Amino acid sequence: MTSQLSYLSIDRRDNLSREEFIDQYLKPKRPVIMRSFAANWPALEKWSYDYLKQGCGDVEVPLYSEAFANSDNDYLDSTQSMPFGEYLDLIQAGPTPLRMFLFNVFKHMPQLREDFSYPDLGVTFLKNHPFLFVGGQDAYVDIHYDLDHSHVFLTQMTGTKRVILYGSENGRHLYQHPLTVSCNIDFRNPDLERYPKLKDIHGYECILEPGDTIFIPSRWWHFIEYSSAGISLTLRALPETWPARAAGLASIFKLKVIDQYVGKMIGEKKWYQMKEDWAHARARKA
Ligand SMILES: O=C(O)CCC(=O)C(=O)O
Repeated sequence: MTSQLSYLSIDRRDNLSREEFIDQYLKPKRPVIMRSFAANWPALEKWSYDYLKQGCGDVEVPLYSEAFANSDNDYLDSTQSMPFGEYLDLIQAGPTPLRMFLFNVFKHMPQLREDFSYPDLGVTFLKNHPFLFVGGQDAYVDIHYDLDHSHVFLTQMTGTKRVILYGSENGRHLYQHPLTVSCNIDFRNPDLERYPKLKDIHGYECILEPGDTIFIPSRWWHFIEYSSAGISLTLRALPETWPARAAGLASIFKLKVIDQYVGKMIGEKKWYQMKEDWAHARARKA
């Protein structure tokens, strides 16, 4: 049996000062949608499909089709590749599940770095790691939180996106697979019979429009669905404390070393099933 969940809304703030952001959102770790974050960015006008195609249309880019929860692949593995220009034509032609993930466009078009800036919001931005995310209508990214526990500032440049968030404390109710940052729930149509604990927690939902920036606090779970083809830019920032940063490194080690090693030793499918069973056992006790 499947069913719909209801979601809470996310604060939308047009002019958020540094102090308000720190006190009301960063410190309590609450998500917010900001209009002021990218208000003065030339990128919002300039980064059209044609402009990007002219600048690096020939670059071969990895594409991802399936969700994070995939028993046979490392979730960071791409499924195919294509010249960027061809991919941009494809997403403009109609719906496609193919999306680009963590694309470092600035390696190929360094001039794009002039088109945005890092507002002073009291966080330490990882300035070497801005990433472009591009997807076709109907593409989606399964629910997860960022492996290194960084804060995410995702600005929608073109197109619209549906975002669902859950707080970092909800891992067990989301049937988190041990050693990973993901689970097996499909938020396009969550199966509440298989995952009944989902009914006990509250998620948040919003639609991002061009010019919106959503702040996703460290370790907050996010599911993303492209309601139309679109491009977004993600800036990331370190968690504030050293123990939180160390936990981020430990998380990378758990997923990239231990989880993958065990998967190779006992077989990916069997290991995936064991993690799913383990997640259900933990959820029952939650
Ligand atoms: O917007 C996307 O395609 C994915 C964004 C994401 O998962 C992230 O920034 O961590």
